[in-house]
Amino acid sequence: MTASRSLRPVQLAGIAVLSAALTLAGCTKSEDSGASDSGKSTGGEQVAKDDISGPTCDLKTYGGDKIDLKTAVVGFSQSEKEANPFRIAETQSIKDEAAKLGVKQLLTTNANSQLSKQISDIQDMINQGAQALVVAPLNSDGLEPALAAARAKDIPVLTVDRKVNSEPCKDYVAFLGSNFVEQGKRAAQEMAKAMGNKGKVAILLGSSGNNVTTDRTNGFVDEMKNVAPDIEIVAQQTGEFTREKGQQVMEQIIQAQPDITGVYAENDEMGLGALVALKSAGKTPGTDVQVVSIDGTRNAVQKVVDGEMAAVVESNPRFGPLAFDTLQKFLNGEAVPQNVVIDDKLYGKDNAPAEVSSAY
Ligand code: GZL
Repeated sequence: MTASRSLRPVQLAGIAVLSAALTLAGCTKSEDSGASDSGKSTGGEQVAKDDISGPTCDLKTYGGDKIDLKTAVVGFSQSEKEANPFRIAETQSIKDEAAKLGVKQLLTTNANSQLSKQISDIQDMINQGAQALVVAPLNSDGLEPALAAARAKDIPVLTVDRKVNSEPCKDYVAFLGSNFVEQGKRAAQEMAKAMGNKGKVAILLGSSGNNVTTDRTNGFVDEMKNVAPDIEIVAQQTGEFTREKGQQVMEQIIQAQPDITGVYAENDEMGLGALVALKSAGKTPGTDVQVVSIDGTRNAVQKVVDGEMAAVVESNPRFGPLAFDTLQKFLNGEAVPQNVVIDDKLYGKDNAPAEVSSAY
């Protein structure tokens, strides 16, 4: 039984089984997990693309000892406070999988979006005896002191979610996460379709300093030039990935650009804040302004069902099964891909009604 500092009653999130060929073997829907507002099951699945080609990493190359996770202390470092369902579901997935596997002890920390705290969180877990670390990095740069502390003790670090600009299979073992450029590209395609390839778009950017914001922006802007060159991007401003800031920035943009007809939010929380601002300004989302966002949280997918959002591109946070499967394979001495890109769903008006219950 896993001893976890903050383990709430075990509610299993979506579980994915990774086949020996590292392609999806199948998924078992699981019982409820309390990630979304409604507290219903997050269901869902963690899908590993089969195109995990590229370099691998193994224990012999990296350094360190073979470990059975059932006898190990594992640390999980979360970057942002769990006000965002993405973060809630991500942490819950790690906790649920650790409990399911029977990891001896799971330490969990939360950096509350402060880089210095994420560094000290990781160092603290190392001092508490963590033998392996799963890290959701806040930024692409800056974690070097923490990675160096793990490296000095040959403690393997698996990064999930955002990518760090350090060397795989040296500073950390591997990266598991989405293709964020592809997410931006898909958002552009849905936005163009919803707007009829014309009009003015505002972009609510994510927080700065991480590859997610950069890639989601580049993917969107480049694809929009391809699919709808007549659509004009008239504003780009960060909403820091939060609902409150997203609403605030949307209010400012509406003042400056009252004739916008499209809003691309780089995460659902900002998109939900934008909807409040748009409606307060007398606009009708889904009719005179089209909103597209990224994450796939239940609250946003429900807005697709309600017709207030045109589409939501999923960014699946349920890394638990894939992360622990990759970690154990590595600690058994097997070679694991340095870069595992997961598949993400797309929610539109056609599939959202049937699939909203499995959103997180
Ligand atoms: C994506 C993740 C992003 C989410 C946001 O992997 O880093 O950070 O899309 C979250 O909701 O703030």
